[in-house]
Amino acid sequence: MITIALSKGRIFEETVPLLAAAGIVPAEAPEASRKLIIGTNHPDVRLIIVRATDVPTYVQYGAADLGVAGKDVLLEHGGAGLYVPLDLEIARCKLMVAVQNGFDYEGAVKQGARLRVATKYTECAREHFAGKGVHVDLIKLYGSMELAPLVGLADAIVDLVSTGGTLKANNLVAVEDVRDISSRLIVNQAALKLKQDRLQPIIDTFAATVAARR
Ligand code: PRT
Ligand code: MG
Repeated sequence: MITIALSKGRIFEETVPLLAAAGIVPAEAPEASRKLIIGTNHPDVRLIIVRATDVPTYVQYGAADLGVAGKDVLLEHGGAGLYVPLDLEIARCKLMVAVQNGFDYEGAVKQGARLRVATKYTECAREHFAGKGVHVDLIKLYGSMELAPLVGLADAIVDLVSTGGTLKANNLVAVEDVRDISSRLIVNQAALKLKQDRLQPIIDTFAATVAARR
C-alpha cells in the first residue's frame, strides 16, 4: 500500500494534476465526502486528508509514504526523518510582514523600537527579525493574524499573502518580504528504501511534470 498525505483545499486541488500525470486518480474529492481516507483508481494507492500542519508528522512517522506540504509548514516543523526531493511549485505565496495602514514600520525599525509581532510562523519570524537586528516580542496565533493589529494586539503580523485581498480587506499593508513559499513533495526516508520501485516513478513523474510547466 502507498499512502499519500494531503490537506484539503488548495494543496489537494493543485496536487490532483500531478497525481493524474502519474496515473493516479482520486475516487472522490475530500470536500464532497468528509472521508479522511480516499481511495484511488489503484487498489494499492490511497490518499489521507489531514491538516496542512500535520502532513509532515504523518510522513515523518511513516503513516504516510509521501506528502505535500508548504515550505512555511516545513520551516516551522523541522525536517527530521523527511526527504524533500522536490519543489512542486504549487500553492505559491509569500511570507510577509504587514502592518495597519498608516503605521510607520520603517520609522519604528530605524528608531530601534521594540515591535510586537503576531504570527503563526514564530520560527521564520524570529529568524527574519534577528537577521535585521530588530527586537520583537512574538505573539503566537493559530489563525486570523490579520485581526491582531486592528485591535491593538500587535504592531505587525507575519503571514502568508497570495492575492493581497485579505490584507486589503482589513486595512493592512505589506511592508516587507520574508521569503517566497511553495509546496514541496516530502517522502518518508525508510519508505523510500523499502518501496523504491513504487515511489521513485511517482517522484520522477512529478519532477518531469513540474519541469515541463516552467
Ligand atoms: O486553513 P487551515 O487552518 O485548515 O490550514 P492552513 O491555512 O494551514 O491550510 P491551507 O490549505 O489554507 O494552506 C495550505 C498551504 O497553502 C500553506 O501552508 C501555504 O504553503 C499555502 N498557501 C498559499 C497559503 C496561501 N497561499 C494563502 N494565501 N496558505 C494560506 N493562505 C492564507 C493566508 O494565511 C491569509 O490568511 O490566505 C490569506 C491571504 O490570502 P490572499 O489571497 O487574500 O492574499
Ligand atoms: Mg487556511
